[in-house]
Amino acid sequence: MVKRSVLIGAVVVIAVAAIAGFYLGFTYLVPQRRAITLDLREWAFNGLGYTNIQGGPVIRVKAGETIQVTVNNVGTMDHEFMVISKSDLEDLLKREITPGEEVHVSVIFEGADVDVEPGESKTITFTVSNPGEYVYACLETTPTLHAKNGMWGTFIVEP
Ligand SMILES: [Cu+2]
Repeated sequence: MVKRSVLIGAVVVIAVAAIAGFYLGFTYLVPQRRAITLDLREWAFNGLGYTNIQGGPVIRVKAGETIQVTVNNVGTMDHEFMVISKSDLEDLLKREITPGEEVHVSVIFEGADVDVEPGESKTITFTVSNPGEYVYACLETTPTLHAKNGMWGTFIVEP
């Protein structure tokens, strides 16, 4: 009888340890993902944009985080979400851009770039490595640079 209760006790301890380990593993070992959803339309990321004025919410994340961004194109044109440097955006806003021109800018974080057609939704995942203040923007250029019409926002990576 003593042996049996010891056995049952051992099984209970192992079961509790397994459940606790599973829970702790999910909580602390699996990297947490931050989910962000943006509705893209003419001319803003969520809400309304105005010429040259930020038309998107400030996104604030922590260095090392994995970010999952879902973009819904609720507008009538092709749009884009791309994380770039502030100086690249400033240069583009100053430049004269011809409709349909392809602009080439470096993405700050690998995978932080996605195009969406009207009615389409896409989700991208990327890791923010370096702290700093960046911007996200739509660099489509038909009929004009979308960022110039307000399709951009501040993207802050805190240390
Ligand atoms: Cu756009």
